[in-house]
Amino acid sequence: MSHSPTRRDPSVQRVRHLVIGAGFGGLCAAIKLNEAGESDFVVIEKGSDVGGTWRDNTYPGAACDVPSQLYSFSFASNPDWTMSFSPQPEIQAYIQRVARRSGTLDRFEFDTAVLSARWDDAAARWVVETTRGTYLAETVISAAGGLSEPKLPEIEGIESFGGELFHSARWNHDVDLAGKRVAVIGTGASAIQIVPQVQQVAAHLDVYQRTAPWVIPRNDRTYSGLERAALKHLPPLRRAYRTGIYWGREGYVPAFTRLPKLALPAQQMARANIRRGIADPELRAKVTPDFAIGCKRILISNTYYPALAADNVDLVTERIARVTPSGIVTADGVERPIDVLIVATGFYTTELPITEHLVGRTGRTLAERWSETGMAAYKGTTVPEFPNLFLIVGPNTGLGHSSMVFMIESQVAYIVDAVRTLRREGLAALEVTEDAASAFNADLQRRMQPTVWNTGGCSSWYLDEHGNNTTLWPRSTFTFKRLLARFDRDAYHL
Ligand code: N01
Repeated sequence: MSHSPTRRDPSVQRVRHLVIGAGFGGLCAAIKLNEAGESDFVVIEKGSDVGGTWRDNTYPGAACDVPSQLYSFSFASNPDWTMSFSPQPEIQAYIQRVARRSGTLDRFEFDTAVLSARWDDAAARWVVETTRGTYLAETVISAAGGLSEPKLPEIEGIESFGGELFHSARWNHDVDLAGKRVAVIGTGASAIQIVPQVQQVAAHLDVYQRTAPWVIPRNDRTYSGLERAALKHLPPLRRAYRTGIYWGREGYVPAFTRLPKLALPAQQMARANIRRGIADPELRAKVTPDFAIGCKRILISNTYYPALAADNVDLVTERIARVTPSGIVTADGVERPIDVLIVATGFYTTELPITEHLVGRTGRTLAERWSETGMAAYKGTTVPEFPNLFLIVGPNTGLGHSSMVFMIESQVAYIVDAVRTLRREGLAALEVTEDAASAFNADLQRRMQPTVWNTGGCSSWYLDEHGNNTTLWPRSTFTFKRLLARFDRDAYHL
């Protein structure tokens, strides 16, 4: 950029806060800023609606694996869940409803992408270029999502494929799978929901498994009419469900990740799930993981194994060599013809595209900083060199066992308190110190060492190329909430 936009430039809009993304994170930030009287903000969203990952993941069978009653804002419980684990359309409808009722939607700019955000140190402002013009903002709150940019597999010849090809998070609903030969690459959380659905309609389905996941039963159920009515009309009952689920998960999992013996019942449950779903010993062996349960995300399904065992499905464990215009060739030279290729191969988790667009005080991008330091932030939220930038669902805030909405609310509380501090103390900028950030992260990585994520013998997207877990939170979620309950001014430059 050759010039700094100024107040006089009519194409430039000034706002106090610019929020990137309108998923759970961005919406929560908008609502809580508004409540705090910080109503001068804009939410920039590249899609056409709120919802983030729940707007984008519309594949058949998409549902949450965190129980419904826990998967909502604490300040907006949902009286309308129909099942104990909610399907994607219900979650998206919930987010839309909360957004509508929040009275903040007038400040959302949809179909607008952030091109760059550069900190102008002299003006103590973020200069944010978007596809609809420039903003000058005191703070930028990036809620662009930790699992929002689909990752296509790098497989030789994939661009030459002549049939339909799409990613699980960009489902092409125009493609009718009935009677087709379909391949699904991947056996992660998305794939295991997709496979049972595709199996029911496709003529034939090949599932390409690189690593077998651990899959435990999904204790899902549709609420009875009476239970639904009670949940709808009795908010204390909703709260009781929520608290019960929350404590159940919270009490078990932090210990579980450190004490392998505690995980044995889960592993037995998963093995029983395989035996229940699959009769063929050869197929059973193929789907049995060779790493400790919990090392990768534990998946939940009652229908995945029976789908793999169906007559019209082949589980292919041979390495994929290349894709041809009409099929997939494996390392043993076998070519399997297909009409449709579905890649359920996950997301960019450490090289998040947004980080290439954020330029800090020293002139380097967040991506450049993180290529040196690894993906790291103070309390998952602030980064040295990047004054007045707040990340929602930043490094080491992910969970495998509980609700991300809880983490998001904790982060937003911290951010709103930071904004209040800026205002109260008449400060232009807040920048976390290198000392505070590195001490926080050294402690975090030390706690990470003994966990099953690091020691469980798997390779997962939780770990970066140096083997550091830069995605998950290693402590209890209560601790996270407590650590972020108040903005700690001491950790920031004077
Ligand atoms: O993605 P993933 P996902 N050749 O990265 C395989 C959340 N989520 O979309 O294990 C062949 O987990 C890869 O193999 P491997 C949840 O947090 C939640 O499924 O790396 N295979 C793996 O099997 C989840 O963890 C819900 O060896 C390739 C799969 O593709 C996160 O999103 C539902 C390959 C990718 O699995 C991501 O889940 C869905 C290649 N080149 C998602 N590249 C619920 O709440 C990758 N793979 C239910």
